[in-house]
Amino acid sequence: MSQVLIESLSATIVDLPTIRPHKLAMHTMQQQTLVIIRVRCSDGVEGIGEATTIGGLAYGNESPESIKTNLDAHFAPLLVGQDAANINAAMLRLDKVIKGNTFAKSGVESALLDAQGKRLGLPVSELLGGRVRDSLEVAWTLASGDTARDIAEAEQMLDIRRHRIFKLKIGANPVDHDLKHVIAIKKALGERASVRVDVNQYWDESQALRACQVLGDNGIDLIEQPISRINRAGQVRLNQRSPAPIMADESIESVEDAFSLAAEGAASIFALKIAKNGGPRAVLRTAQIAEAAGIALYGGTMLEGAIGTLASAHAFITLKQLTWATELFGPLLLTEEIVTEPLLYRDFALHVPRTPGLGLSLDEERLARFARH
Ligand code: MUC
Ligand code: MG
Repeated sequence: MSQVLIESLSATIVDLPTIRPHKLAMHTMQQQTLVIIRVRCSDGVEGIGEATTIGGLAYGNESPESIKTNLDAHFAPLLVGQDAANINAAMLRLDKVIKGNTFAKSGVESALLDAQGKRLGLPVSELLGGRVRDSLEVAWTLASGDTARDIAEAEQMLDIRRHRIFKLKIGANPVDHDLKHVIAIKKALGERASVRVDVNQYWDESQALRACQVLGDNGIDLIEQPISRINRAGQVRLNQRSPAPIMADESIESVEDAFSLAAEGAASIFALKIAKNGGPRAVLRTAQIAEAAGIALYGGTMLEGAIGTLASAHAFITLKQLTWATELFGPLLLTEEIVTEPLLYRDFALHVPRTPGLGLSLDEERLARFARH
């Protein structure tokens, strides 16, 4: 078989409406912005990927606009003319001259995997060594900003058997206000649901010490990123003292971060995110570090649309155990999609297709309608 080359790489920014405002400590989302990556190859195969963040630059070091600029100016010239079927070589070539930029790298790696899967007639999970399950349990984030509305939303999700794990976004309000909000929701849902919180780094260590104790005492199952990623010593102390397990999210901006967190004992759970490691293969390296260190796993999201969500899911279904399940609900937060087939969410889980590649195709008409010009 003659070598298949990468002919072009393009990036399109897409703005999609959300079902309601989504309130995080650092930003209230009124819509979600995706960067859709298309890699065209000389055999006529096209791979699609997604590089998505939250709130412009509110969450991480890359924004949709910087992702597109860097893909156009720096990634595309390095990739055009390269072997499309050798994903190791392509990603090493990028890593050699492009520091960081894990969101953009993740979208590119996803697109190369999608193309290779379509070419070989295999799902991405099989390119990653093979799936050990077909579905993943999915948590829902309650983030309307209103306690009664959050409880009603959770009750509805339980009724329709879509979610029974709820993550509450806190940190923006005074600590006692947030604690009351969380405890009220846990009381209303009781043993019918797992209730967890994500503080998105908004507490300092002095606040977190007491708050983690109160949350643990009130049946909260997990506390995500309570303090700044920069305060590593504080994370180690909190991990030793909190009655509820501490999960690292923002603390992981690379596979190397995962290693140092594990070595220092700064968390007992890792949120796995393809965007923060550099792709579906890169995130599995972080998972392997966690597994070796006895750290539990959770399948995280940057609230991607269908493409980024399935790129994550294909990696996560190859893992031995996701003790804390996943939060791959991004597409359910959107009122519109840009792919032809919606993802299948049923009985509390996302079911991962067995069709070649990621298992999705772009809806060209919808993509053109929502693309930013
Ligand atoms: C985060 O910090 O985990 C994931 C779910 C959600 O609602 O926000 C994200 C980001
Ligand atoms: Mg988080």
